[in-house]
Amino acid sequence: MGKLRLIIMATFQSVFRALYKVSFLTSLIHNITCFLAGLSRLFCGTKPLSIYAKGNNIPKKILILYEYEGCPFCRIVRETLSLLSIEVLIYPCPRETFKKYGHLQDSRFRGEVKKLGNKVMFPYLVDENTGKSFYESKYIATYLWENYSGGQKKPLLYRLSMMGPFLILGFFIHALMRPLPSMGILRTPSKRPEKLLELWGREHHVGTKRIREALCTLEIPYILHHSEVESKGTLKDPNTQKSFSSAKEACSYLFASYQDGSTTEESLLDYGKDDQRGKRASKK
Ligand SMILES: N[C@@H](CCC(=O)N[C@@H](CS)C(=O)NCC(=O)O)C(=O)O
Repeated sequence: MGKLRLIIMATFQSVFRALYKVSFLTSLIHNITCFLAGLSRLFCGTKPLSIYAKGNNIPKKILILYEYEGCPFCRIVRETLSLLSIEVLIYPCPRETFKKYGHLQDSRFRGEVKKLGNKVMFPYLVDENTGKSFYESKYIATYLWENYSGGQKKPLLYRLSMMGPFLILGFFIHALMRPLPSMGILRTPSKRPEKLLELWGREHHVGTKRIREALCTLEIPYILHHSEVESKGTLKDPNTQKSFSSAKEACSYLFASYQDGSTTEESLLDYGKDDQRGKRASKK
């Protein structure tokens, strides 16, 4: 990552860290930053394609996605799933550190991806319906359209959002707007719930996004429903029979019930530090 870009991002990170401590501003800042992050991706996937009426090919067995919220490539896949209204089982794999790409030590699910595909890289999709599993966001998105869109055309905004300049702009603005480690970027040690939690919503819906971020940093696996059966941003926990429709309450509940240690707090200035050291060391 360019040094200037890192400095800008780390500055935003420090400013937001300070601002979120002002409690009466918290909800407002969450709303504004989630909105701007969504806008930078043209709200792709927020409005579903009306495919069910035309009998699209709904996967019989639920698709499985290893991903994390702070990863821009994973977002492309979630946007596509949301657009196609496909439910998915999410195994959140937040980073353990900014310092090293593909680092794996204490992570709950990163090791599974390494075993399945031989690399610690995200997103990683497993489709038990076809026996296929693979990396590479664009390849996964194409696969989803080919197999589960019922032959519908890709909407204009979706096609635009997948073009180079929009991808770069979206990646950067999103990273500026949601820069804190607990926003689904770095892991927070947690107790693993016995049963899968369930979340209803769409990509770029503010409440859904905030809950996804909390589930991600806590490495809590869940079923993500892209459907209107429950209102957007509804979280259900079958372990305690609790249900929430407010993001603030859902996030407080998740941290109070499952957090089991402190979030890895690092500055974005640490990004890639150990990778570079590694490279320098190997050059000697
Ligand atoms: N070309 C790949 C790039 C995937 C990628 O680089 N993912 C990053 C996250 S954004 C990753 O897995 N980093 C390793 C890590 O998080 O430790 C794609 O489009 O899926």
